[in-house]
Parts: sequence; C-alpha cells; structure tokens
Amino acid sequence: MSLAWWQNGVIYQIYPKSFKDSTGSGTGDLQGIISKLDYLHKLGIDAIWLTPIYVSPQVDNGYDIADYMQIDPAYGTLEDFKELVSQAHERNIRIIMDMVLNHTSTEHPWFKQAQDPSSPYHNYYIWRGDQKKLVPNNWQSKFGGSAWKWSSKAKSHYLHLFAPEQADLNWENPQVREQLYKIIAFWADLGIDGVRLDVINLISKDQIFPDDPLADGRKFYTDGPRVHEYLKELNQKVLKPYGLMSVGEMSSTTVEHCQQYANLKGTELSMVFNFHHLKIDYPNGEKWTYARPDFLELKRILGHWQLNMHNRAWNALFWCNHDQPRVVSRLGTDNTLRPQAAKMLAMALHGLQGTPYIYQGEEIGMTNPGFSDISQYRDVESLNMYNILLEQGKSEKQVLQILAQKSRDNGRTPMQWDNTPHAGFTTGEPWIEVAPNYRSINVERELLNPNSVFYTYQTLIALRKEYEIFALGDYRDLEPLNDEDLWIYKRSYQEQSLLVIVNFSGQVLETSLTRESLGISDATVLLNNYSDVHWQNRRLILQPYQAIYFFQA
Ligand code: TEU
Repeated sequence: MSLAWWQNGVIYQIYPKSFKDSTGSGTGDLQGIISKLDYLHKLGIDAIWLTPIYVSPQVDNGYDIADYMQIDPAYGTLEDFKELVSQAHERNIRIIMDMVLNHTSTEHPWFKQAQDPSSPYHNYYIWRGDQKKLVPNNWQSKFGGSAWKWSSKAKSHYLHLFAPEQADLNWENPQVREQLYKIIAFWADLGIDGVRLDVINLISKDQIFPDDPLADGRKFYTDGPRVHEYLKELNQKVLKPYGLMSVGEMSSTTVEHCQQYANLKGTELSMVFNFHHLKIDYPNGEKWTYARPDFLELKRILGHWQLNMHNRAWNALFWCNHDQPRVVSRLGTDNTLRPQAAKMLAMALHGLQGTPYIYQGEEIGMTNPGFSDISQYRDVESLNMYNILLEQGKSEKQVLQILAQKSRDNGRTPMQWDNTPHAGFTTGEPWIEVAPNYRSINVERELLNPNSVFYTYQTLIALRKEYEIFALGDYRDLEPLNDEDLWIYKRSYQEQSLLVIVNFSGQVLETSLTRESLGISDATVLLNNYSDVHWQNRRLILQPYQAIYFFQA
C-alpha cells in the first residue's frame, strides 16, 4: 500500500525561541535552526513543525500574531526563511508552519481598524454587549478571567478565548475565511509542505453566546456547529490545491469529531492532536493542582483512541510540546534511571499507530528545569495562574510546587546542545533560564554515547520506515488491563505481529508472563532499552522502566 510521507514519517517540533540563537540576542532564530539541520538529518526526522515566527508582540510567545506575512525580526528575515526551506528540502526534511487562525493579536491592523464600528473590519471579530460593566456571558478565558474585554473605542466587548491581547476572529464572516486562506497560500507559495492549525476546533461559536451556568463556556465553542463545514472549505480552497499536509490541534475534543476531522478520505485534515492522554494528572479535569499521573487512565485513553481511529482517521502521537511539561519528568523520573525511562516512554508511544511527533529536547531526555521562584517564569498562562492561585488562598510554596509540575515553561527552556555556558544555546543572556542539568544532559554527550536516548529515537524513526506494521497494523490491548505499572499491546499486520511490553514503574516487575502465554515463542527482540530480556523460571522479569518490542513475521 502506498503511504503518504507523513504516514510512516516522524515530525520534529521546534520552538524557535528556545532552539538555537545565532546572534547572541538570547532568543533562538532561523539561522540557528539552519545551523542544526545536519543534526536533525542525523536523527532521521521527516519534517520540522515551526511554532509561530511571524511578527508578534510576544504576549503569548508568537501565538498573538500582528502580521501573518512577515517574519518577526527577532527570528530573522523572509530571506532567512527561504534559506531554511531550501536547506531543509536539500536534506529531504519538510517544513510545517504553525497557523493561528482562531485569533489575532490586538496589535494586528485588522483589529486596530475593527474598533471603529463602521469599519469593514469590525465584523472580522466577535463583538457583543454595549454596557462596559455587563459582560455578554460567563465564558472564561483559558488563561483565567473573563473571555470578554471592553473596548472603549468600539463601545462593546470583544471575545478572547485566550489572552485579552488575542482577539477571536469571526469565522462566520466569509471575508475572514478568504483572508486566512490567502495567508496559507502565501506560505505555500514559499514552499512549505504542511500546516499545524492552532486550536482549530474552536473557530465555530454558538451564535447565541449563551451563559454556561455549569462550566466555562467551552461547550458552546468547542467542536462548534459549523466547524466541519469550515474545515471542508479550508481543505478545498487551499490544503488540497497545494497538497499540504495538515495537523489540527483539537482542544477538549471527542474521538467522534476526530474521526471526521482526520478522516482517511482526506476531506478535512490529515491528522489531529488531542490531549485527553495528557490530562491524567488533572484530577477532575483540574490542571492547576499537584497530582501524580494515573497510568491506568493513560493506557485506557491511548487504547481507546487507537481502536476508534484505526481504519477511519489518523492520529498524531505525542508526549511533549511547548505547552506541556517534559514527559520524562512527568511520566518517568529525573533520577539515575532517567535515560531508561526516556527510552521506555519513546518506545511506548512510537509503537502505536499514527504519526509520532518529537518535541525539541525530548530525543535527549531533557527534563523540567525545577524552577523555584516566580521570577524564573515567562509564560502568560503561568503568571496569570500564579496570581489566581494565591488569590484562592494557596500558599506561595504550594503555588510554586504546582507551577514546577504543570507550567508550560517546563517545555520552553532552551535546547541543551553542550556543556558550555547556557548549554551552547546562546552567547548572550537567554530569554528564559537553561535547566541546571545541561552539563550532563546535552546533544554533544548524547551523540558520543551509542546507548543514549538519542540513538533510541533514531532507531525508532528508522523502524517505522522499515516495518509497515507501525503505520498500518491494527491495535489490541492485552492483559493485565488493571495493572497500572504494566502496559502490553499488540500490533498485527498481514502475517506480522509486534508485541510491545512496557514497565511504567521504577521497580523490577516479576510477571507471570511466559513466551507461550505472550505468543512470542518464535519472536525476535526488535528493540529493548536494556541489554537483554530476563526470564526466571520461564516467567518474564522486567527491569525498571524496561520496554521491549517482540517482532514475529
Ligand atoms: O494551545 C491551546 C491549548 O489548548 C493549550 O494552550 C491550553 O489551552 C493552555 O495551555 C491552557 O491549559 C495553543 C498553543 O499551542 C498555545 O501555545 C497557545 O497559547 C494557545 O493555543 C493560544 O494560541
């Protein structure tokens, strides 16, 4: 079966602000990325997803865009971008750009003009209510506080699902949609190969804008009434004509909607990110509490999405991104077993069906930085939540413990290249501190160690290309389903089978499993994050954080 490049490929996410600074400004830039393309080529990835590099006031680190057609000078120039595309393509690496189409910066010319009710741009945004002290409804911003902000010029409130500086666009307005399609076409003409669509399932709002007495209003704009209509139009108008791969970021979505969003007929998007598996340390859905992950829930959710998307739609697989803590700290350990845990988590994810994403630094087992003071944080959401949690009566010690576990800044510290100052990220003062463990965790050290986390990722990327079972095989959970330490699943494709066994725990696991009960009497070990497989009285003994791929053709 002929596969699209993204069906057996692996995509690497770069957060340019923190990847590599070539000028000493303290912020990463495009020339810095170009200087590291050979490293990425060695890893073997197929595409790079760049988070936004457009002109932005940086209230939300670029997800507040003031000019969609210009590179922010902090990152370089349009010529630098063209060079990046050309140099990446020379290495058979594709470029995926982040498109933030749900909202613009309030510094965008559209919004500045929209505040005049008579302007043709007024209806590019969502205005409701004409009394300053009476917000239109009780919807809450995802960064805390009301989702409405009063404009004294417009004498009305505008909707912002994120920061007040991020005004939601009115997708009901066909002129808005046409403008957004032109933006994507502009970058497609410059040679990009795909787009990542930021919170794209939030673009259609219930036009009544009702109060949500029980919650924060998300049910009235998440997977909204016209969202599939809009995505089909987006597909027809620009994605399909340019042959662009597309991945939608789906906030608080359902598997039923994702079966439509990423349907294999290709009428909407190529694939989707969902976040259900990354809410297993959100007790009762509450992110801002300190909690240990629920691994039973993790297995259940991942298995549910595998079973319900197979042969219908396409998953994007990920543990980390620029909004999430580092997975090895969150689901593994930062102690001496960190490398084994990082490799185990990589193997657990890359054995699944879908397109795996590697977030910068994940491939070398980078950890959370362990910030202990609010002055170390930069993220608008984290800084808002610091104040909100204090106002709720939590002690600063409690709040800083929560931030150290849950803040998006955990994933935004600079890439650790080597053991020189600031981990070789910059010769200047970094915009955010480098994690203190950079002398022991860095690319240079990983490349010198044949058993490093890096080489496990390199192997996983190569295996996905060599064995079609990774891309096309079906998925089945195996017992024990009720054991939170042990995850066993089986992929099958034609005559092949791949058995993935994972010990999520930091303890030795003495199992009752035998070669016969596992059905692997004739299997070979395709990958193992330890030097061998331990059997005692014919029963499988798993080492701490051990993962094993048994393959049988
Ligand atoms: O993220 C949207 C999103 O779902 C998460 O940011 C989440 O809502 C947030 O962390 C609160 O828990 C996308 C981008 O990835 C993120 O960086 C932007 O801040 C956000 O959209 C707004 O553009």
